[in-house]
Amino acid sequence: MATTNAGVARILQELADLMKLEEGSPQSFRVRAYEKAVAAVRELTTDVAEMSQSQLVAVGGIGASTAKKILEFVNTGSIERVEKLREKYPPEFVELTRIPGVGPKTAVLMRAHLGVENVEHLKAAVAANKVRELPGMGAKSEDKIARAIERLGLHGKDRRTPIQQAMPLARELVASIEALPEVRRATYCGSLRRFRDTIGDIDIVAASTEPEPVMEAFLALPVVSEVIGRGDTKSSVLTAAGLQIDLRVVAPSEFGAATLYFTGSKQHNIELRQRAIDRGWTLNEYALADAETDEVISSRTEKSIYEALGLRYIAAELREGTGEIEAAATKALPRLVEVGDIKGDLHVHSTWSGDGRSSLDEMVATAAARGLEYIAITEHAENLAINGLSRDEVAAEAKELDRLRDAHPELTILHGSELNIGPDGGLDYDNDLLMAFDWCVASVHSHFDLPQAQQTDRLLAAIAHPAVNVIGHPTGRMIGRRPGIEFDLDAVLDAAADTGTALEINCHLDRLDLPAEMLRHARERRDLTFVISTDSHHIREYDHLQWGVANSRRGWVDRRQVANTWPRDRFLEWARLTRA
Ligand code: DGT
Ligand code: CA
Ligand code: CA
Ligand code: ZN
Repeated sequence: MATTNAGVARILQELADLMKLEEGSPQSFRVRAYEKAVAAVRELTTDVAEMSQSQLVAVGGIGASTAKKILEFVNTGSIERVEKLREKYPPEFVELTRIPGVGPKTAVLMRAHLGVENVEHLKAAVAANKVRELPGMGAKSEDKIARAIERLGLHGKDRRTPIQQAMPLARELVASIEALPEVRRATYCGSLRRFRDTIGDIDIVAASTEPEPVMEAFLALPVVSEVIGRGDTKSSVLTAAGLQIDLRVVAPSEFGAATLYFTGSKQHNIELRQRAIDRGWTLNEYALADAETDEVISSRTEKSIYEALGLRYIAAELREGTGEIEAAATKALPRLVEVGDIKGDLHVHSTWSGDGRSSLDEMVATAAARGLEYIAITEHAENLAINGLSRDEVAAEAKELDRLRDAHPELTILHGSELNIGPDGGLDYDNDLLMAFDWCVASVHSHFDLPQAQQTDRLLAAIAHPAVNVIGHPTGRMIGRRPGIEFDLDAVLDAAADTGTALEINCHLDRLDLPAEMLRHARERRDLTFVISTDSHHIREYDHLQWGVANSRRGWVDRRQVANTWPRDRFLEWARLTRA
């Protein structure tokens, strides 16, 4: 497999994470240098594998020593420094640093003093109250770690990989498998295709009449670090990070039955199979067939199998055995959102925000080129100390937006802001300035550990403010790293419905916020309005739209309730009315 930019970015990120442990700090010079290089590689539009040392160094963010490591990876498929660090810090040890309250320094300290090598060890040390005795720790930090372990489900066989790690890897694998001459089609299935936010393992199904060379090529991929099972049509491997990948090669005529089976969920399969049995048929990974004659009724596509069973096609994101088969039988499935339905993006940053990475001109021009009808520029607000715009900067940006409106008459540009919801529900700036914006997102960016009642009050206060159009990434979770604030969901949904305040479905793969479970909880409510927003900080991030859309689908969200699917006039009218 040729080295891809995504593959290079992934190994550099791993190197950065390992260096955090080696240097005992996420802020060290080298860690920051690697992270800058990760961002630079992700944003490159040229192919890293074809670049020379001097071309690499010419890219902003890539230094000479990082360029050497990139070349080493392109030429040999690995980086010696990474190999050495992997031995010193195996995946189960690195995983400790995903627990809130355990930084790289603490992990190394716990290993040195308490022999903690993995989460099981840490649980035992917490249970024996040994962690609180470490330098710089106490009963409070120990408690926090104990709760975080429970809430993240980081123990034993429950170990799951966050979707933002699994998805790019799976996409890349499918692309390289699909590129093999013997393969007609390939797709990832399992929980990843259902768009769960964490993944147990990656399941790939490929259609081919020659499984042998396909298996050979798969096992030889550079991402494969250990082969744990190999067969003619099924193999399982592990990546260096310990993530399992299963590949199954099936006959092209059975591709539909196989992808249906391996997408699951198990519960969905069980209910589908029962429907087949009720009709005197069998359903397995090869075909839907007559139970007596074995004659194949359908196997080539998923759609034909659903149709034969008297069902509308069921989108993969819905296949959890939570009423979707019944809904498909009675034509009561929600009208799901498609990427093409989205007409505006209502949460967009530029370099005016400290963490933005594309200029305002680029962000606007790209939105226009992508055919959006409207966008809201929502820089961070002044209470976010390192990042936010002062009042003077807000006024200065307003002038820039006037200039850009003249340059892009086909695009409606709203002057917005991403406000910070304070611990007591207070917002930035003053009321006059807040009401002068065209559009306000209000988000929680701090105080993630307050008690539930206070978090609820805080959200309710922001929802009640007339300037606030939408609550941004409402739980504040970072999948696999930060659990998200606890609040009374029904109280927040009621208030959002009463005030006409929208709830955001944030598209970042490590956020997916609101989470699908909460959207599903709200699925009977026709009185709520959602917006699917990319929260882009760079022009490339507009592409993240697909993830927010997929998350909305998993949440059974009906597209009629998603305000940024509405035509411009209807949207603008609604946006204006909710600011009163
Ligand atoms: P994961 O990997 O834990 O995130 O979840 P899945 O859903 O990807 O589960 P996995 O990888 O064990 O199996 C992939 C699919 O294969 C699963 O969604 C449905 C199907 N499957 C696996 N085991 C069974 C089973 O015992 N019965 C049925 N009906 N289907 C199964
Ligand atoms: Ca799986
Ligand atoms: Ca599997
Ligand atoms: Zn934002």
